[in-house]
Amino acid sequence: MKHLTLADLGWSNHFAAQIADDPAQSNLVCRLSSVARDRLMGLSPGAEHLLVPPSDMTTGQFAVGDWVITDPTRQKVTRRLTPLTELTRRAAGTGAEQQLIAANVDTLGIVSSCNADFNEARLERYLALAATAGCLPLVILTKADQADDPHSYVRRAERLSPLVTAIALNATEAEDAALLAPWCKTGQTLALVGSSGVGKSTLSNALTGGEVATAGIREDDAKGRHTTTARGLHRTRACGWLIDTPGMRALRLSGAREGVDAVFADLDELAKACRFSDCSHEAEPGCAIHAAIETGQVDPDRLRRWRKLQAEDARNSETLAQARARDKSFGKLVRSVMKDKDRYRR
Ligand SMILES: Nc1nc2c(ncn2[C@@H]2O[C@H](COP(=O)(O)OP(=O)(O)O)[C@@H](O)[C@H]2O)c(=O)[nH]1
Ligand SMILES: [Mg+2]
Ligand SMILES: [Zn+2]
Repeated sequence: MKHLTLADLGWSNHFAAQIADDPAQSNLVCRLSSVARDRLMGLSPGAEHLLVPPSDMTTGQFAVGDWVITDPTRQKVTRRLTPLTELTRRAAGTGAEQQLIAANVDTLGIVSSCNADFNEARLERYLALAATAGCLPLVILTKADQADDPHSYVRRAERLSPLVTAIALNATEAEDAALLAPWCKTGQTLALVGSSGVGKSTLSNALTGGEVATAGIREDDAKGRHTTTARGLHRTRACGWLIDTPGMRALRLSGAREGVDAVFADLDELAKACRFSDCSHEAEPGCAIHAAIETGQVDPDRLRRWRKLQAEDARNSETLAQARARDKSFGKLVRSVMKDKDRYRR
């Protein structure tokens, strides 16, 4: 733990390329381990830093897992490096803004169980989220010890998309949880999503040894700060990272059209051969997807789920656009009122 390198922290060429004009800046990089309302916490090789954002940015413009550059005093962020992957969700309330949930998650662990929790449509929704964020999806099927045929769940999950790797395990067994090591080993960052009760906490504890804080790093902190970061970037036993933030529990689709279509790439591809470019694949003549359903090549349930996810995403994204429009017209209203005020003052 003492001598973490940048590579240990997850640094890669993607980030190095962004400081190529001034490689000495690599001495001033940090990976954010927690984001609070008024401050950020960052890890560098051998130290932990309490940081404030640049004066023209708020902490909300940063996420756990982000790579940033700091000033030489290591107290202030000067720049956010463009992340490799980015998990976002619609902000609560007016929902006008996309809220950052986590950055630079390499693998999104989609946790479900080998029981009634297993649901194709839910898995596909998470797969679309992973595709939108740019993360590799890994389907983790817990409670294999309670199922007659756990492998049947693996087959069902892997049938969903060629992108899927699925693994069935007993999360309460340390040796089983260790099967996830390749996805949270040196330099690799994993995050877990899934319904309540599927075993996310059990797996997190097994993977990190229950060490929720950024253990070990505090002993090297020059300021001797005893930070117990309950949420954020956690070191795994396999020498990688697990990101756990409250926002992870409320991920929803929005602005995810490309992610949805990536999960249903086979149908998306088939649709190119439909007679009408705006074919809704319902009852139009010359629908290539319906022709494929007729020959048994395509599962009609899969078409139904694809359409449903597209509709869900469109609905969520539309509200977003509407909220933006509303903000715009509110801005206009404010400007016209201010103008009137000016007039009266004269
Ligand atoms: N038998 C068995 N129990 C499990 C497994 N995974 C989780 N559990 C149990 O399921 C319950 C919920 O697990 P938890 O980790 O809190 O789920 P979370 O809500 O996703 O964080 C706990 O009692 C766990 O011990 C598993 O693979 N096998
Ligand atoms: Mg939990
Ligand atoms: Zn069609």
